Amino acid sequence: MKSLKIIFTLVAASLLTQLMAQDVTPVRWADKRASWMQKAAENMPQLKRQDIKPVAIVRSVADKSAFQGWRMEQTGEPLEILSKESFKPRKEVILDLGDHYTGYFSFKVLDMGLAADAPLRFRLTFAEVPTELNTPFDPYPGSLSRAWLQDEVITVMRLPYEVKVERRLACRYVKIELLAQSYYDFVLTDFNFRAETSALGQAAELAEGTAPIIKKINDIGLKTLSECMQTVYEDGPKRDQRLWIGDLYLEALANAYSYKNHDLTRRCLYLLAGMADEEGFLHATVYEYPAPRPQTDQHVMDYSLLYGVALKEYFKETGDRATAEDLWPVVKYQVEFARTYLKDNVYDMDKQPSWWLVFDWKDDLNRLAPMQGLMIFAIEQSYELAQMLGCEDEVADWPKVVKDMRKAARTKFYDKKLGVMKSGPDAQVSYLSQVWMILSGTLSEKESVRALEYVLADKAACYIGSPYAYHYLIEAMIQSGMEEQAREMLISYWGDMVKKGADTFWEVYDPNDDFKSPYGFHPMNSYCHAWSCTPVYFIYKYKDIFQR
Ligand code: RAM
Repeated sequence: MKSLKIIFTLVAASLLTQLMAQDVTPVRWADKRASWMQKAAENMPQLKRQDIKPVAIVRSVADKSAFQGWRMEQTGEPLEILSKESFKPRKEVILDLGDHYTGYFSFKVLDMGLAADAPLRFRLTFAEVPTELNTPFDPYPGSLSRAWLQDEVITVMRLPYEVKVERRLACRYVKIELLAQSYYDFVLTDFNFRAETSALGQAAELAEGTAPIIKKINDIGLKTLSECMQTVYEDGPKRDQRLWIGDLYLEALANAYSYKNHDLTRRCLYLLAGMADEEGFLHATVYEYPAPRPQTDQHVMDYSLLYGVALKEYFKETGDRATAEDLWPVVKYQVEFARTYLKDNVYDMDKQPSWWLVFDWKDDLNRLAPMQGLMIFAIEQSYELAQMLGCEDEVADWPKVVKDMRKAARTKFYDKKLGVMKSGPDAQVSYLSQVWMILSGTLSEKESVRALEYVLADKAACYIGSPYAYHYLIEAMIQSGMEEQAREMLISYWGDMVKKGADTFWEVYDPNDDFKSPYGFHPMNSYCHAWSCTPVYFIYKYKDIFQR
C-alpha cells in the first residue's frame, strides 16, 4: 500500500511537472505587451465632431448609363416641407447629406395635435451609393453578415420622440419609409448626422495648374482617408470598421503626406504588436471594442511582412526612434517566421497552413511569384529599418537571404525569352507577378519596363481587381521610370470612379464590371474604403508627375 502511494505521488509529480512545463511556454514579449497596449491607449485620437444637416430631398432614378443603373435626382422640394406637412400620406423620403459621412443619425417625430394612440414604425436605410436604396436586401445572397447592410426598423411608441440610431453609420443618403401608422398625423424634423473623424490636420493645396481631374481625385482620396480615420485606421467605415495591417500601411502612407496624424499610426502599430499571437505572429486584423482583441487565427503572411515596412515608413516620417526601437523585435520576428516557409529560397505555398494571402480580390490570381516578391521587398525594407536603428548586426544574414531569393525567383519564374514573370504550375502571367518582382528589385529597370509593357498589352494576363493592388502597380511603374504611364493609369482607374459619381473611393472596382463584389452581393462592397485612398500619397509625394 505504501509503495502504491509512493508510485502515485511520483506519477502525480511528474504529471504536474509536465503540465507546468506546458504552462510556462512563454508568450513572446510577455513583459512588454502591457506597456504596448498602454501606449496604444495613450495615443487614442480625439475625434472631430460636426453636425451635418441634409442638403436636399432626392429621388432614385433608374438610368442604364449610371453606375449600377441608378442615380439620384433632387425633387426640388424644400426640406422644411417635412416639418410642416404630415408624413402620413408621403410615406417615404430620401435625404441627401451632400457628401459621405461617418457617424450617428437622429431626427424627431412630432404629433400635429392629436395624441398618439398607437406606435409608428419606420424603416431607415443608409446608403453610400444609390444602389443600396434600390436593390432588395432579402433574400440575402451575400457571404458576410446581412447585418452589415445599413437598414434599421424603428418603433416609435409615443410622441414627441427623438429617434437616435444607435449603430454608427457611413452614408450619403438616408431613406425613411413608414411601415406602420395609425389615424393621427405627424411630422419629421430636426434631422441631424453627427459626423466623426480623427483626420484633424489640413492637407496642403495642390500646385496651381494641377489638372482638374487630379484635383478631384485628390479631394475624393482625402475624403476617403478622413472617413476611415477613426480611433484606428479602419478598412471601411461601413464594413468591417476595423484595423487591418494592409489597410493601415496604405492609409499611413497617405496620412503622412496629408493630415499628418502620426499618433494614430503609432496607436495602430502598438495595438497590432500588443495583440500578436503567443508566438509573436501578428494577427492580420484586430478589434478595438468593447476591449481590444485580435481576430484569433486570422493570419495573413503578406500583411504581417508589410508591418515592418509600415514601421520603417513611420520612423522615417516622424523620427520617433523610441517607438521604432520598441517594436523592432516584432518586425524581426515576422521576417524570421516567414523565412521558415522558404524551401530552396522560394516561398513554399504547400507548407503554409490554411491562411490566405491577400494581394488582390482576384480568385484566379496565382500568388506564388507575388509572394516571393513581396517577401524580398519586405525583408529589404525591414533591413533598412534595422540600419536606421543601428541594429543590423542582429540580422546580418538578411541581405544574403534577399540576394538568394532574387536569384531563385529569376530561375524559377522569369521567362527570359518573353521578358515576363510566370507564376505557379500553370505559368500564369499576371500584372501582380510583374509588379512584385519589380518592387523587390528582382528585375532591372529595363526588364521591368519590358515586363509591364507585356502585361499591359496582353489581354489574357490576369489583371488587377482592386484599388489595393493598383497601388502597387502605380508604385512599380514609377520605380521603373514609367512616369507618364503611372499618371495615366491613376487618372484612368480612379478617374473612372470619379466619372461614375464616387464621393469616396471603393473597396473593389473593376472597370469591366460595376457589380463586382468579393462577397457575392454588390451592396456589400464597401464604397468608402481605406486602401483606395492612395492617390493622395502619389499626388503629394510625386509632385512632378501628378501636380501638373
Ligand atoms: C477585407 C477588408 C480589408 C482587407 C481584408 C483582407 O475584409 O475590408 O480591407 O484588408 O479584407
